[in-house]
Amino acid sequence: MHHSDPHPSPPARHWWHSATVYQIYPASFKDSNADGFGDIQGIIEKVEYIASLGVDAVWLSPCYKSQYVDMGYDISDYRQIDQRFGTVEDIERLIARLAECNMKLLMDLVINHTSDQHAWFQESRSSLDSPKRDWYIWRKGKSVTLPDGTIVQKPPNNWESQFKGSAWQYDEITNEWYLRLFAKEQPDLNWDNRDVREAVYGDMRFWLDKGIGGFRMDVINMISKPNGLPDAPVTNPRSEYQPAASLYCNGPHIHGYIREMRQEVLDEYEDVMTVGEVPFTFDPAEVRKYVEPERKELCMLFQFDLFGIDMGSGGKFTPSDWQLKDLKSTISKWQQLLSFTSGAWQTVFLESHDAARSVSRFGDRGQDNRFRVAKMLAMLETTLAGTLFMHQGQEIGMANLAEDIPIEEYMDIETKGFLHDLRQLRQAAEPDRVIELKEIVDEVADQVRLKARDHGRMPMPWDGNKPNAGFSEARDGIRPWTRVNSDFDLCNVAHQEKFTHSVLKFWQRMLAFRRQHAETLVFGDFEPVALDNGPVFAYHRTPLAGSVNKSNNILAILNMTSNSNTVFRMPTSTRGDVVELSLLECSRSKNGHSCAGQTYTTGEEVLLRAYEGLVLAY
Ligand code: TEU
Repeated sequence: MHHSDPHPSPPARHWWHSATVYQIYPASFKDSNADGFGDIQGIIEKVEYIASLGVDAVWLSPCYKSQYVDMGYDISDYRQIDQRFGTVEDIERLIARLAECNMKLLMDLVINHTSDQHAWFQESRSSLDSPKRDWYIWRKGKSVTLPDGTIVQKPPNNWESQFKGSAWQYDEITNEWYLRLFAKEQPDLNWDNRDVREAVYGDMRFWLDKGIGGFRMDVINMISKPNGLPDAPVTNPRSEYQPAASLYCNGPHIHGYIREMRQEVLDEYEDVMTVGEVPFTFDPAEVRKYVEPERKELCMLFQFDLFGIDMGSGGKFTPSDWQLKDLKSTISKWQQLLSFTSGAWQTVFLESHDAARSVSRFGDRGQDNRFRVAKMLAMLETTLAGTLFMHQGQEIGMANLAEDIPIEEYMDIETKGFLHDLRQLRQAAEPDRVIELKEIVDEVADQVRLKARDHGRMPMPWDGNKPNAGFSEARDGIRPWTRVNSDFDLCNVAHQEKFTHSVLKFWQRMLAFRRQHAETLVFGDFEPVALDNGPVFAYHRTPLAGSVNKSNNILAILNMTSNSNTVFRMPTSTRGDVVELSLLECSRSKNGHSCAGQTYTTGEEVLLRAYEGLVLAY
């Protein structure tokens, strides 16, 4: 089909538009063989549970062969499953088991970089004239003469790695440096090399042939590097290395490569879903390019405006004094920019394995309101337009690692890299005194406790009465690979399955509600009531103009604060009409069914308790 038609018909609907996707972090989901590590068989045992949530697909974080430097995002063989997780046959069984429950499997595609243990890199690094030399990005170092006359080798440019330090690694075998935007064990592939692209496409077909539903594409906007790899502007004068994302994201050939991948691989299969991770990209025009259907690139993407709301100007672990009005306007902005009507699709997400828990980030961090916050956020997410992604444990209101767990025990490479880097900077500034790690930890503890990736990676608490919270039957000195949070008696699946007013039951209910009202909630338009700094976030959802099925207008009203005496006045319709609204769902109802039935008229006041959310129809 050719798209020169000046009046394109509305975009086609696909299964993935109205899908909810459940992200599984395999190391921490369920351990079936008591080795302390989650595995695929463990996931298979929980398929019924996953189906009971009412989701349509599972996104499985990487479980390919890996050295685990970056928890599986350093892949050494795209066609093998790491033995700690199982085998390729286990994945086939998982695909089949999910299909029995009408769910699809999305695999994680990490192709900006491989592991340094990948055979491609081993070959590439072996000599300057290796046939795979050009598969990675090699450069000579820069010779710099120091004041005392000695000549030293510096990295080819000043880019900073995402995990701190230089983005270049010196390799003595050939006396050259390779680019690695992440860890030194994650060399970046050279996408400008046609053979690299072909090899990756082959690996993608390997999984598509097995019947997966699609891919989540890791940092897909970083695969095309700028010509000449120029230095980044100096924004952090205290550091030798500079943030360079604006240079290596959305590079010159990015859209060409994605379209090629779509044409040569993805379009050969039926209705494959793709979700691209697109960090550091805030310009709506740039974002839209990836997802306008007529451009034939990606189905949807993860855009990080909202996700970064609590990150200060000095990076993730610096504080930000974000306000509710910022949250409201960020959500509203992207809801309106990317919607079914606007012709470009989006995702809704508040958590992932790269982030802390939403109840801790967006709530008051106390135990009293924790589950109320979780339900209010569930109501928020299930009433927004886009494909909804939830991260394992979110459905039971998992919070950040408890304060009694020392930060020295946090294991993630990003957290460690950050602490290490800060310590080095301090040490350089104060050469006369030894700076201990403890001092650094104390200084940034609050931010790390709030935002570290570790919080999204702890074991699932399946049962509060079992060892390791039911995550693993490991014993005899074998322990789960990472700590089970110490609040598992308060927050676990078995407990929440028994109570009608649990967060888990609320998610199930709201996902069913979303499905029932998909015409409005998934496909419809979004209009905020007001974007002020008040405690309430209220917005209208209206079905598409000309929508065939007669669907309701919906109004969501969320008290985003702990103030239990929050008064809200019912608005008019989006057209300014006085309307009668009937309550459909209430996040703080006790009986498990909603407090449905009650009606309100425009102008009438309603009193909202702490973190209470209401959904009404008119
Ligand atoms: O993350 C992309 C990315 O840019 C991260 O460095 C992000 O900025 C950080 O996690 C925010 O805290 C992806 C994966 O999701 C992540 O787990 C990997 O570490 C990374 O790519 C490298 O593959």
